[in-house]
Amino acid sequence: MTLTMYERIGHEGRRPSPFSWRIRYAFAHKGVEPAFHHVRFADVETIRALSSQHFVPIVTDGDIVVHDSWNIACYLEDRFPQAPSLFPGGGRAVARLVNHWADQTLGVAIRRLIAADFIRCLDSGDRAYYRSSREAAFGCTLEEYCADRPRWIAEFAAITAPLERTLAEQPYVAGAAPGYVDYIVFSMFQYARLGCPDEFLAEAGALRRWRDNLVGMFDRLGDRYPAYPA
Ligand SMILES: N[C@@H](CCC(=O)N[C@@H](CS)C(=O)NCC(=O)O)C(=O)O
Repeated sequence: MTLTMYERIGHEGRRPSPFSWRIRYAFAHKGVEPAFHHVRFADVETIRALSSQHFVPIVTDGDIVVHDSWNIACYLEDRFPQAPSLFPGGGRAVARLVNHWADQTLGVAIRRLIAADFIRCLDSGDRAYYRSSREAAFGCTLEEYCADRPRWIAEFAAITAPLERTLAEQPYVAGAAPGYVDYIVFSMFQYARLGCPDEFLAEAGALRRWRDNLVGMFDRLGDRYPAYPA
């Protein structure tokens, strides 16, 4: 039975969504090749009809529909127990913390740096939806949201400092080999890397080395789709 991953794609095949990246890497880690079903960013109705909510990724497995990237990762772990574990050493509980931290802290810091550029990754027909939904959530324009760049650069540096130190001491967040915690964190750096024209990681840093190493894993999976600019 082929599993199918539903994801939103942007302008001319761009795939900047961090939530989809972590699941794409989770599939690769498990050695499972899903089928892909693409929807446009603003195609809320297709997603809602499938899963009664409007976020992707979604994975279907026969009649089973799983949404939310965390639920999908846990589903894949339990569905393919013989394949390499996504949570080596019993790390599922700590991975849940990393998931929340990446989404609520790291991802928000990155969004402050890229939201005004990110819109150009989307299909031109989806940009009005993105702008109006985000500006309603932020309470200001995308440009105002990102305006105080020195402040957001400093915040990004402070938030990523523990990662830099960790990766200077060990090759992966999970330890000697990559696990789902690496894919969660990496997915946010993919969002930054593919979602704007700027590089935020110091060239000689451990974080940059780790990110570029993950880009190259699984036959350069991280470079498989077009990058910025739109
Ligand atoms: N907690 C969810 C978040 C998923 C999410 O935010 N997905 C984005 C990816 S593009 C989305 O569907 N956004 C649609 C929208 O915000 O309208 C997960 O981990 O899967």
